[in-house]
This record gives sequence, C-alpha cells and structure tokens, in this order.
Amino acid sequence: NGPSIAVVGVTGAVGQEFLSVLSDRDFPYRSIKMLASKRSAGRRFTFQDNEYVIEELTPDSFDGVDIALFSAGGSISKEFGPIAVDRGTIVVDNSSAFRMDENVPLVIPEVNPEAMENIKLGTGKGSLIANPNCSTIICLMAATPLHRQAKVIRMVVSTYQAASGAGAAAMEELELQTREVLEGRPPTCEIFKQQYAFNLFSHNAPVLSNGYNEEEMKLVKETRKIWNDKDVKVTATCIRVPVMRAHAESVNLQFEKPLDEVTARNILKNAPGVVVIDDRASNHFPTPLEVSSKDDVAVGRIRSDLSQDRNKGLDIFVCGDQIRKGAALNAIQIAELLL
Ligand code: 2RA
Repeated sequence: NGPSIAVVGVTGAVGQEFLSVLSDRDFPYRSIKMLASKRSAGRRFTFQDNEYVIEELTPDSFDGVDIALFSAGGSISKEFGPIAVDRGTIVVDNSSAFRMDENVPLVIPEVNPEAMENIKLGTGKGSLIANPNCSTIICLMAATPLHRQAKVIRMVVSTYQAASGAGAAAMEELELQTREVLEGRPPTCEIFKQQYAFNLFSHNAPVLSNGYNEEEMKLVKETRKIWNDKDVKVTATCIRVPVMRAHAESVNLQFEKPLDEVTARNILKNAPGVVVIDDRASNHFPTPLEVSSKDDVAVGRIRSDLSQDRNKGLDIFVCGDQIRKGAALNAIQIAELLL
C-alpha cells in the first residue's frame, strides 16, 4: 500500500490546500502526519473521516515518513528539509530555499518530469525536490508547449498577482480593507503597509540592485532552469492586485521558428493542465475568478504579435489558481510521479 506522508505547515493556506488536493485526487497514502509550529500543536481536526492532532515539527517528525510536503516558509525548509532527507524522506518543498540548487530538481510535472527521474520511493534514500514559484508554474504551463514547438528565444511577462501569494493574512486584510474603504474608514495596512483595496502596486518582494524584485528574478531564473536553457531571454514585471487567490499573467513570446496563432491555439488546446478560453466575439477570456479553486490554467487572448516578424511572436493571457496549481496541486502531482 501507499507511502507514509507528512504535511509541514498544515495550518497555512497552502497546507490546507494540500489536504484538499490529497482528498480530491484520492492520493493513496498509508498514513499522514500533520505538522506545524509549537503554537498550533495539539489542535485537533477531521480529515477524510479521521481525527488528527497537529504535531509540533521536530527532527524526529520524519522517522518513517516516505514523502514530506513542505509549505512553511523558507527558513523552516532550510532547517528541516535536510534533516528530513537524512531520515530517508523525499521532500517536496514549496519554498524558494532550494529551487536554484543545481542538485535539486525544479519540477512542473506536465513540463519537465524527467528532471526527477532518478528519485525513487522505497530506496531508503531521501531527496529534495523543489516546487517552482507560483507565477513561474502558471506562466510555463502555457508557454512550454509553445516553446517545445517553436523554441522561445525571448519571453516578456507582466503578472497580476493575487493576495493569496502573500498568505491567508493578506487575503483577510484585503477583505477587511475593502469593507473599511467602502464604509469611509481608514484602511488597516499591516501586511503591505499601503492600501491594497481598489489599488495595485509593484510586488512586495525586495527590490535588488538591478532594479528587479525577487519575484521577477524567480521567473527569469526558474524558467531557464526548468527549460534547461541558460540563454532564453526573460524579463518580468510583477504586480500585486486586489484579487483573492488566482494570478493573471500577460505573456509575450518571441520564437526561433515560425508559429502562427491557429497552430498555437491548437497546441494549447491539447496541452495537459491547460484550458483555452479565447472567445473574441463575446470578449470572453480567462479571469482569476473563473480559475479559482480549479486545477487547470486558462489561456486566452492568443494572437500573433504584430510588432514582431510574421509568425515569430505571440501574445497570450494566462490565469491560474495560485494556491492550487501554483503550489499545492503541483507539489502533489510531483508526489504522484513517485508512486
Ligand atoms: C507571491 N509567488 O505571490 C509569491 C508567493 N509564493 O507573492
């Protein structure tokens, strides 16, 4: 029967989505441990008709655990990821801690499953597998099938990122601020230090010396690693927008080989984990609300880029649920590749 698993950071937005996805996909675990900080230890809850008690995360938590799903922040992953690996656990880490480590595969199952082909369950040998950043996953779910056909040589991404990317507290504050502003009261600004409701702003990640923020550089670096192409040119502008849980991304592509928009649309229609919503007559295109809590990434506004040589450029618009495909679903699909 199936692997013993552990969920690290079970009380967070992604931790809770791990449980939803495990249940939705009937993941065949033999046993499951619910791990969180000391503050949450002892809390009881029911999952799939069984009662569980949240246990405090300690080094001994991983004894006998085959697969651990981590989503408790980079510092917890840095501290406990290697400990779990030493105990023989395969860690699927949703933090950015190990994504650019050359010995750690960075995996989107529909895109580059071969990156983790040497990692096997049941060998007693632990391993680390990194889940890419949500905005990278959502972008590459659509861009990769096109890249495989016509080789992307340059990609320009503008993201419109949901509150959920900053955690459950940010989602709660967006709702609170919206009420406060509508009632004419001063908005509570504890998460982002500026008004979020009825506003948008450059992503809250630290800005680096090159003028890009960390979120934008994740898209640049992770794309190159996942495509195994250190030369592809990528630039990005990441924006936080007052949307609850799904990211939207405008993606402009330049190809080495010709690719017309009809062929591109057909490729996307046949791409795994992608749904095309591209109805020009009714102006119906992907929206964050329409993809929220769903598995698939939605793509639309598929059109040849009229600013580039004929059939050498394409514009698309992509929406994907940040907590689900952007984090929890992708991580569990990685775990499914181990079964
Ligand atoms: C964000 N990508 O949306 C980050 C969270 N992982 O802020």
